[in-house]
Amino acid sequence: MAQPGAESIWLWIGALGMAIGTLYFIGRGWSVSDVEQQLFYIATIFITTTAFASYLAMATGFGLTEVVVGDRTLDIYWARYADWLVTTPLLLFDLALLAGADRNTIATLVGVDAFMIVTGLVAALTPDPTFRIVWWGISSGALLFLLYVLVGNLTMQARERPGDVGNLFQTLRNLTVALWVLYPVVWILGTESTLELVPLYWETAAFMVLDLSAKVGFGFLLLRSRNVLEQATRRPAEAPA
Ligand code: RET
Repeated sequence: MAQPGAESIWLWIGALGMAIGTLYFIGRGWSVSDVEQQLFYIATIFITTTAFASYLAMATGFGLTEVVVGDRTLDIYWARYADWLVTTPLLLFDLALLAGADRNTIATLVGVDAFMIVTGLVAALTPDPTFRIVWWGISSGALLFLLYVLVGNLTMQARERPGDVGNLFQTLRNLTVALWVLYPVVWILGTESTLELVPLYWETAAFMVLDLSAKVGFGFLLLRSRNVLEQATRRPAEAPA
């Protein structure tokens, strides 16, 4: 079985960052007693906890496999996809909760997201170089659709929310759009596509920075203001007329 190389330094930093983020979010959520508000903390704590486990697993040599593509042998960290399959729907759930989205919008977002990650995994594990790119294209199509729903439908629903909630939604939505589009770019430039313009060492660093920003950075901005979360969870009957 393949063993992690020099890139494991980035995986250790990722695990440490996720651990610090998790502890911080637990600390912030400790005294929150409102059950609706707790949901934001629960989802966000699950996100960084899952990523911590995934980074620790990868740093210690689990979740790495070799895929033979033509005359090349690629090192593929498949554990990323297991992490993303759990954490990206939770990130979208956080956003949807903030926007006050209806059930069908949430179901669509989560379903398309899972489709994106699973087809991305197929892209990473397929031996045929052309089909690797085809699957990457299918997964990227799903990503574009997701972002379209975020910017369209979800943003419309978020506009109905009280002022600060709408603003926080916009900030987090913009962060999400800006970071998520970079994942397929790193993938295609990195070792997975066989272009290998970016070697595994730097690709691992790039995914680590993206993951920390999309999870810990996102969670920090979301949970920073008790006020906004309170507004976001206020029942309609309590809202000022
Ligand atoms: C892959 C490769 C195939 C094409 C596409 C991808 C998209 C991945 C994304 C991942 C997001 C991860 C996050 C993690 C945690 O913070 C699978 C790389 C489109 C968008 C936000």
